[in-house]
Amino acid sequence: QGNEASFSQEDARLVNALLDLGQEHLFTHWPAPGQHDDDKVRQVAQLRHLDFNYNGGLVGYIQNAQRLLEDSRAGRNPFEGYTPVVPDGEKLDYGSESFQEYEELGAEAAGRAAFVLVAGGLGERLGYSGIKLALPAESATGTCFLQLYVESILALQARAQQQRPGTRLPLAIMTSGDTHKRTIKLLEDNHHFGMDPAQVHLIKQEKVACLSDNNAHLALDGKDPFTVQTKPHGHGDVHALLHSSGLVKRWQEEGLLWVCFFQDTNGLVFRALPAALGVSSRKDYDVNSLAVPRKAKEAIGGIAQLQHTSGRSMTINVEYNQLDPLLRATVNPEGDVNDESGYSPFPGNINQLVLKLSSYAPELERTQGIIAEFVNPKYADASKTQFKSSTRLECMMQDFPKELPSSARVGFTVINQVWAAYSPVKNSPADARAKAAEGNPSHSATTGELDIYEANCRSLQMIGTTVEGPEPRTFNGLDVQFWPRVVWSPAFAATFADLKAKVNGPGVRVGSNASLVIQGRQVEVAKLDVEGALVIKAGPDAIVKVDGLEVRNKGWRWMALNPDKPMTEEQFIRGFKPQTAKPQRSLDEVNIKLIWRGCDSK
Ligand code: UPG
Repeated sequence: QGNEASFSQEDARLVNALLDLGQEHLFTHWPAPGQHDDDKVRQVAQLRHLDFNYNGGLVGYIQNAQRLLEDSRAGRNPFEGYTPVVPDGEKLDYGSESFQEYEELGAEAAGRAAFVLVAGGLGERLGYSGIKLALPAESATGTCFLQLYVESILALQARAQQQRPGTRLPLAIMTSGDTHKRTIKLLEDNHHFGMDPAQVHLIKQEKVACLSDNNAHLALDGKDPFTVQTKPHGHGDVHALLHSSGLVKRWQEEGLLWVCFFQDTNGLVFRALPAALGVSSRKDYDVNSLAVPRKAKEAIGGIAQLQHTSGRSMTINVEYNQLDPLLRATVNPEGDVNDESGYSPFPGNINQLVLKLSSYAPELERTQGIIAEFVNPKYADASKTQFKSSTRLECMMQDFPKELPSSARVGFTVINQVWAAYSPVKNSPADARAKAAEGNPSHSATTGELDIYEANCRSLQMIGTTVEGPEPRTFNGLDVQFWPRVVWSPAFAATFADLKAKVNGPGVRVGSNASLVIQGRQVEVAKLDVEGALVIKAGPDAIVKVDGLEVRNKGWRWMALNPDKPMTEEQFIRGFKPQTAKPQRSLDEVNIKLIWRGCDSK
């Protein structure tokens, strides 16, 4: 029914293949030639695009979908034959001696690592219209997540450069149609946050077609019948993109040894990642997942050892929606429940993965980075014949070990203190309140920020600093512990050992009303007492020693929002508005011993 001249033989071949698969509905609404011809061309072009971007083409996609949808309808257990067992792994107390030992080893290993940030998700659950990488991780400095990550990598790089001058640690960022342009803009507007642009590689994932029923009919858009609905395919795409872009091959040729994966909003990721790298390096793990204690039913996957009746076993993430049914069907009729420790016996996967390049690269060659897919339709009723809304095939990056031979060394590293390693920003204020009411972490913008202060305050306490507080506060209906607002840049301290070296713990007191910001590579704090706000900001070449400074001022205040007053979206999702006055006095007016070495006094 189209104007034949507008279509190529390739177009015709694809359309015929789709018709053979029962997809007539894609074309039955087409009017006679001469009407809506441009729309028809546009629709076929989109089908070609979807066909090109899926390994196996649209035919493969529909066939895979039919198989997976039938499994789902029939209630087939994807873990048939497997029994979950609590796995053995390295469990570390943050700041303990063994933690520091691994961290030191890992900071060394980081000098030969590439970093991969998956940031294609739009964060619909959060109800934020921007990209999550642009969200401030905390409002004391306003540093956004992407800046925090880049600076953390640069701090590890600076360390590596002491041994190998010129070292540049690559950062690959997976974007999607939803986030690509805005991620580029964020980088360009901020001079890549100090990273050499040649180090940063953007790899963009494509969306996949939505499916409207159990027969895998592709779903047409309700408003525009010449467009197939599409949705993201999941973070598992990152492996295929690292393969097709040639990045992994290049990294191996450049002599790198490790690849570290992480997600868009965890302000604490680099507190734990070096230790995990250390564990990988010492134990020669092919795959190592960072984990934290997990509350039963919390929306984080559980790491389990799955033992098959055939004798095969694998250590793998079981996603949060699958863990409860799997446990009920096998070892525990109560499903996903806490044990006497108050936590699920299965550690929570925070999706920060360390992969060994020498085994990852050949595995990518073999599989082309294709990851096991799944489908998760929301059925309209128990007959499972109709969906509430269209669905699509998905894949997850942490499923990579499923493809590995059983001889592979797959382990995990638990950081026993959640506050030290994991606090993502995922849920809207309303969802966050509901999670908190169930006794689960709210994973909100409120806690994402306040947990950074907590981690910093507790770290200072561990080195002997007196930190007052925390005080109970309520923001957005969430009851939280409000610690002094202590923040430092990765250049100041990238590891726990750096903190110990730069801060004389017992010489420092932080009052409950304090806000303390430290930014600068060569800042040292020997003696300091803060009541109020203090910002120490030193340029890269400035050496600053704080020795005997007492700060007394009104300080900054984090005001609970007044719903009648205007607020930004960032403030709305946090539930507070910081009042951070500009510094009142400059450094040379106060009692700090300053040593300037030919640097710009700013
Ligand atoms: N993402 C993509 N592309 C997609 C979907 C997501 O890049 O198509 C990114 C997203 O930007 C984020 C990350 O992947 O950085 C994770 O997405 P998110 O929606 O936050 O994941 P969850 O469904 O919450 O779960 C993941 C893991 C789960 C783990 C949890 C820890 O699947 O096992 O426990 O993250 O935060």
